[in-house]
Amino acid sequence: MEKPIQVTRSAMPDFDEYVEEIRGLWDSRWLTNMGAKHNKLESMLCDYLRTPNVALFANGHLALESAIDALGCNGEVITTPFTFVSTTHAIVRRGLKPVFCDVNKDDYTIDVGSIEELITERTSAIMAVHVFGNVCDVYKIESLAEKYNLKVIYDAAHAFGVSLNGRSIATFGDISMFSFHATKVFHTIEGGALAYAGQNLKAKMKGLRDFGIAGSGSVIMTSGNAKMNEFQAAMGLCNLRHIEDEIEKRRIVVERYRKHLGDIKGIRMNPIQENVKSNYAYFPVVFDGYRMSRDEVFEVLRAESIFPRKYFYPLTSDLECYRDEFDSHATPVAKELSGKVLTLPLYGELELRDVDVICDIILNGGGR
Ligand code: T4K
Repeated sequence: MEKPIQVTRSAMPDFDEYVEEIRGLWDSRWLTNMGAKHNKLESMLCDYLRTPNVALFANGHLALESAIDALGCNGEVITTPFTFVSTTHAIVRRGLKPVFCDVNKDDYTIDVGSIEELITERTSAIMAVHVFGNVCDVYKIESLAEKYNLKVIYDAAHAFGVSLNGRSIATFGDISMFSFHATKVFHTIEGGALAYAGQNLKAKMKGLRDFGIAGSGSVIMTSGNAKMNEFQAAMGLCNLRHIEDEIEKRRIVVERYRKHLGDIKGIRMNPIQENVKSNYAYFPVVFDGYRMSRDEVFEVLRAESIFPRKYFYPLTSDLECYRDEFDSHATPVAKELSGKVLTLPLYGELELRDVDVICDIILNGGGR
């Protein structure tokens, strides 16, 4: 490749559009602390995500930690290790214990059939991940949560704009966290949000982002600073105008990958889930019985300046900071998956002819 191809490339509005969006900040000098753009973006995201409440955060990780605080979780949280390390860190950093549940072989989300055996009297919540934008079995999780009186937090970092049976993914569980990092389908450079229904959480959500401040001279809780600033919100306002276009372009790229790789023995595609409107966030491929291993495909592509990523390898339970505490063999499906999965480049601006080259290298490269 003349130009290296990375796993993703941030979507950007036209330069002039962003400049126009931030111009007023030079007059107002109101740059952060829940300014006008922040508030406008919150309200537009309530509409887009079809949820009654959205709280913006400086990034997705702080939003996830804040979701745990907002719901008062304690003790143990059932979650999965096939995810970005943020999910596990959020639980541990809030002083709770992650209890790892295995994932489904076909869609990589939490195996709901294995949750019940992990519930103890210390379990307070389930933190499930809509990994790669694939939707968890939200109905089964809801019924388990009701039966055992558990909170449900979705790490929906990858699932912005996804819906199930016409219902926005943001409306399942107690709280859903979306990441608006530069690498995401919709981004605010860095950023994130919590979507939630419970009106009782509203005051807490403000405090959790802003030192627990409730009003002048009144601090009602111990908390840090996780506010989104006006430049981030301005990027969000611009990108939200183009979100449908971005998702459509990604859909076309994914179609092209499927056309080339869909029927190849030993290569498993990301599933097309029934009744799910996808956002085409990632394109993970599983090499299982293919003539090259995942690592060989990775190297062959790398030699051509194409940089897919091994999302998510290692499992979070196998990372240096956790592996002495957890046995990743307890989640065998996730363990096997993490050794075989490769996330191929995907972004709206990716040229179809580059997809053709990537697939050609996978199908015909490797010197065999
Ligand atoms: N939960 C889940 C399931 C998540 O996946 C994430 C984040 C979170 C929680 C936490 O949300 P945030 O606090 O991040 O909002 C990236 C992202 O940094 C991270 O946001 C994301 N998940 C994770 C899956 O991927 P890296 O270390 O792989 O990123 P990096 O810097 O290697 O970038 C990957 C590629 O993206 C680059 O090769 C080129 C492109 N890129 C990157 C940046 C930084 C751009 O085009 N523009 C950019 O500004 O973690």
